[in-house]
Amino acid sequence: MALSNDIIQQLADHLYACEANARDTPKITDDHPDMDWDDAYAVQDGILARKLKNGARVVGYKAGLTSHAKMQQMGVDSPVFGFLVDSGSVPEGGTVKVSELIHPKVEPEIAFVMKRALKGPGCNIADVLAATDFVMPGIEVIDSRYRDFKFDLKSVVADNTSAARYVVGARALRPEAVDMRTVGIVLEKNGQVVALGAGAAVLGHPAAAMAMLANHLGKRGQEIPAGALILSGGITEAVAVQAGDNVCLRVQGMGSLSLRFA
Ligand code: 0L1
Ligand code: MG
Repeated sequence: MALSNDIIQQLADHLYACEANARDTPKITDDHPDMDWDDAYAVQDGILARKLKNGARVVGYKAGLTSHAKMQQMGVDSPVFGFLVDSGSVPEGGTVKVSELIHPKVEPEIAFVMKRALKGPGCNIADVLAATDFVMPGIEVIDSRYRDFKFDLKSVVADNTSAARYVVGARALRPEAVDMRTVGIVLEKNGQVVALGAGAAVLGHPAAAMAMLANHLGKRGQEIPAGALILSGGITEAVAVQAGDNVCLRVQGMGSLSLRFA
């Protein structure tokens, strides 16, 4: 690790406060250009520790920057991983308060719920499918704490990969009941189609992102636990939203899911 524990705790305090107060910040590598991957995940762990201390509960994980569209949008070339807490969950058809966020965007995703634990290294798509209980549509609301969504990969990892809110639901299917590569999605904002795609946009298969997550956690001595909810990554570019917007995600054979911004 390149940074001292004191600096890591200061950075976790800073990003935690930015999220709590809906305040943006320049990316943290501007002041800490030597920050390495372990430091970045240690800052993310520090944010999680602060949330747990304040009563949140971990419900699962997320993979981010998993589609070529997103990687291109953000000028980066590899996925990142973060955690999901219960306080970020929004009910189906529920409302997200824009005043609690900085500059929210939505992403259409396939969500997985695990029936048994999955631990890397060496996990592949077949291992993921065998360990999955069901899959369903999900909308992730991301909200980078970095000014104008300008960051590098290490800064975004430290910022828990821009995680903010999420909704999952509509129709849950067994993983063998759907070809997640060819499943089509349509994202609408205020009744207009704003993005469309197919599951294969996520690393060829959304379960590939799950395998990468399990392998990443395995390197850190962790696993995806049974019962965990995982957002496998945006299928399209993220779409900016503001107060008054209604977002609807339609997933082929899996129904639709909506969210309102106020
Ligand atoms: O879930 C995601 O793909 C977001 C990853 C972080 C980058 C961003 O804020 O767009
Ligand atoms: Mg996402």
